[in-house]
Amino acid sequence: MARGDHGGAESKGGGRCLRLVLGDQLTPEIAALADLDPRRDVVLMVEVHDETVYVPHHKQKIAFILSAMRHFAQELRDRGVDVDYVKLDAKQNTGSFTGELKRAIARHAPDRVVVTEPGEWRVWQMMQDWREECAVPVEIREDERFVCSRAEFAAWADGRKSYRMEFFYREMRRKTGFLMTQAGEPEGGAWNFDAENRKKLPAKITVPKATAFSPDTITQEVIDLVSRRFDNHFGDLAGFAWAVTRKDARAALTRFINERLDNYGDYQDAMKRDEPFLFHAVIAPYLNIGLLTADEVCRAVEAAYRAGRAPLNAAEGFIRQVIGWREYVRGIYWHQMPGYADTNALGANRKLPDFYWSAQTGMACLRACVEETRANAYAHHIQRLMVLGNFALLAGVTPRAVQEWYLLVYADAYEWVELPNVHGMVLFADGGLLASKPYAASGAYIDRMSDYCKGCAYDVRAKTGEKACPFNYLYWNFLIENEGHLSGNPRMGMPYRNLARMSPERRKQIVADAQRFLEDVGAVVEEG
Ligand code: DLZ
Ligand code: SF4
Repeated sequence: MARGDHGGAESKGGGRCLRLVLGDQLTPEIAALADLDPRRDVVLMVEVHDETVYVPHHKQKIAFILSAMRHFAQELRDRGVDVDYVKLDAKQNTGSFTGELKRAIARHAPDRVVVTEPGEWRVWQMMQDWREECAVPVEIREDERFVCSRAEFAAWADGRKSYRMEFFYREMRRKTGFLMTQAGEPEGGAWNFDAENRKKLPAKITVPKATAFSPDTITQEVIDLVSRRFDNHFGDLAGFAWAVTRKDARAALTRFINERLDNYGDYQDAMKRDEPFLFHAVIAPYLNIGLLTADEVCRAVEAAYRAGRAPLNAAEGFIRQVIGWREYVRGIYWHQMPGYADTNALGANRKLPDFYWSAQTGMACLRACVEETRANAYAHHIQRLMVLGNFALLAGVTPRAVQEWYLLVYADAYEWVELPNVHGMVLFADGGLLASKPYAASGAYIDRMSDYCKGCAYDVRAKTGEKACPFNYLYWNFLIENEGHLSGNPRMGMPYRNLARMSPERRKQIVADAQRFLEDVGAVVEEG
């Protein structure tokens, strides 16, 4: 889609232009700044209360975004750009994007306003109103930081019965040329080396030290502000170690490539107690606010592979996450919104247990994942999918509650990336639009991929009874509760055949164990 195709006024040039940059648009080349004239134009950046509480974000997430915004504004000023920056505690701050834009229009009397399309439907709707309500024309430009535009995705998706990531990914490989041979074939003769990404972590392996950045004065100021103002929000601030500038985010990328990438492929699905980062890149927060771009991270990883510094399964696995999965979920989000947020194909209606906030549970895997999420505003994808997500799926927690939890606890979470991951991948709430079957697993999976079970109050080998690993009976209870929805799914044939062989007594015991446990942890059916 060409710039301005969303129906905004076209750039006319000549007059003073007010250019709004949002907190997840911190890329110097962002569309709204493309034709910036520093002699005339003003860049507007606003810290607004509404964005900090539309879900009560993790304290570190707020501090990360505000600090990165302040650093970005400073960098623009250093380049001679006039930046009008409204701080969260500024006296007249109205607390909303709309209020602050209108105030800034009154202050600067620009000829026009230029913005880049936002990441979330909620803000997209706000922007539509701006075109009606603002005294000057508002141009909404396409966000060109993505490989696949919204229109391009719609063209790919329209007319298809299902939207499998794998086919979309191949198109993105062809389009970008990443890991392609001169002859236009995928490097290594296959598109996908996922099967080589599931190794168990050897006992003796050394995990590199986590990449950490000490807060500078600006970050410290923001941390103090957040601890004063958002004391009631989830999450610790003490361990804040995020990069907040492009320079440091680049350093984090370089360290990943030098220290972790060669093992990233093999151990992508592994989990280890007290090792929250393992061989993961931990760059999603930077990508999602624009400190790094998809193109530059993939280029860097491909270069490492071509220089013989990383195996193909690692480079391909990483690039698949970025130009495959990340672009695909964004495409799905814009293609399916606003209805996607209300999907609940399995009719899940239980409350989210309190331990998702408190970490107080005897289940060692969940306790570790919640504690790490609280300490770091981060958990890696197998913790998110196969522990935290798997439990919410098996327990039948309401999709909206699960979705809100993920959106607020992770530093990288924006609705465009998080909603399809939760509704589609984690909960199967979209009825199979995104995944061909639910990612449901019993305790055996967690035991195989982690060392959590060794220190757990429950016994992963026991299938029923008070001491049994809850994932075991919750898994079968999930199959029983959703038989009507899932037994016809060809990929669920095997588990349902096993269920059919189960004695009625065993089935009864499973349902009773599940009922008892779900009630104990507060996962009760929601009213209404
Ligand atoms: C997430 C967030 C937060 C916490 N605060 C701000 C803010 O004060 N100002 C701002 O411009 N952006 C913030 N953001 C990011 C926005 O929520 C994000 O730009 C929209 O959700 C659109 O993706
Ligand atoms: Fe988690 Fe079950 Fe293992 Fe405990 S036994 S750590 S609950 S999988």
